[in-house]
Amino acid sequence: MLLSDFPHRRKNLLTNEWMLVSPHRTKRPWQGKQEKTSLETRPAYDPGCYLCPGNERAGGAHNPEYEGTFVFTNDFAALLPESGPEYVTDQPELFQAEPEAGICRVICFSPRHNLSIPRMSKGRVADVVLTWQEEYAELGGSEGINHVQIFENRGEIMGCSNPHPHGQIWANSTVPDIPAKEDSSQARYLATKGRCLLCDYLEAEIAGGERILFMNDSFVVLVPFWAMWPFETMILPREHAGSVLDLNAKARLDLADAMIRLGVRYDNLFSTSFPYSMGLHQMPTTGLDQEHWHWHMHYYPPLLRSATVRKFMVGYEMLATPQRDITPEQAATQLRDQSEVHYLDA
Ligand code: H2U
Ligand code: ZN
Repeated sequence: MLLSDFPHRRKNLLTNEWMLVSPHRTKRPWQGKQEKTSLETRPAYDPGCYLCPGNERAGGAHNPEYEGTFVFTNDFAALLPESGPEYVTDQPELFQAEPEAGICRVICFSPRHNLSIPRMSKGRVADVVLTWQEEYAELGGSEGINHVQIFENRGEIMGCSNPHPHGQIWANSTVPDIPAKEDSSQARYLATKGRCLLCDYLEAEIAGGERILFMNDSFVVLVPFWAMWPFETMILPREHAGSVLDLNAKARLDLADAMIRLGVRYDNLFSTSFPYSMGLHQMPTTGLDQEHWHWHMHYYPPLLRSATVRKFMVGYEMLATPQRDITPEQAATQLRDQSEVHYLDA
């Protein structure tokens, strides 16, 4: 079977879930709408922004005059450090609930309101990576924290509340479902094959090459075989490592290089500030040995055909399984073909 010709399903090796690909629906040539370039008009400092240096936040706190990255506890945190009381019911099998404690933080990537990762310098983005390392180490080492989720929502369409470049961290006591699935898939693979799942996967992807966007000394950027979002990608470290804590100064710069180059390609694809949710999957901070973990980043962008035409995960996807028309290989080709000069600088 040629995967580009017939409906088929592909398995996500990390989550053990299947997704449907319907390539026969895209036999037509690519006719992506050419959107008019939206020129940046944001100021470097916005007196009304709750993330800009020196400004007041919703909770009444004032941001310092920060010059690099700046981390603060989320004023509307989804998790609180103290566990609430146990839930009591006389039918505990039917009504299952338990308290969940944790810490939520916001990371400003830059003091400059009008920047974003693809338009920041490599050194500045490497500082964001350094901040991730510090936060993962500190939060992960805290009493009762077994998982640290670092992520970024970019763009209004993804529910991002503010264009100021920032991300979030939610750290909590239980390992959430998606990383837990990735944990068991990787553990099972190591137990049965004696090798790391993502080391093997990377080796095969590099050998084939059709889903690779680019590589540098430390990272590979690719569209995964099982991508469910049209332009979903992953950034994978070439060396086996469980978390960002293994990155030295050179590898931090290499990760910055990968994030910037991927971000520029994304922005160039539809000449827009490309929306997405991205995040890191790293080994849970349980303190247990987890040799099976190969940390990585996922980018989940919703756009399909232009800056305004998005993919909806509705209908069959909500009720059955995710589906896509354009194949991961076609998406990889389109992203590979993009310039690495940002359209606003071109
Ligand atoms: P987004 O990444 O989705 O834009 O979220 C930004 C976070 O910033 C959001 O979780 C927090 C919100 O709770 N926030 C503050 O902590 N202080 C504020 O003054 C406004 C927003
Ligand atoms: Zn701002």
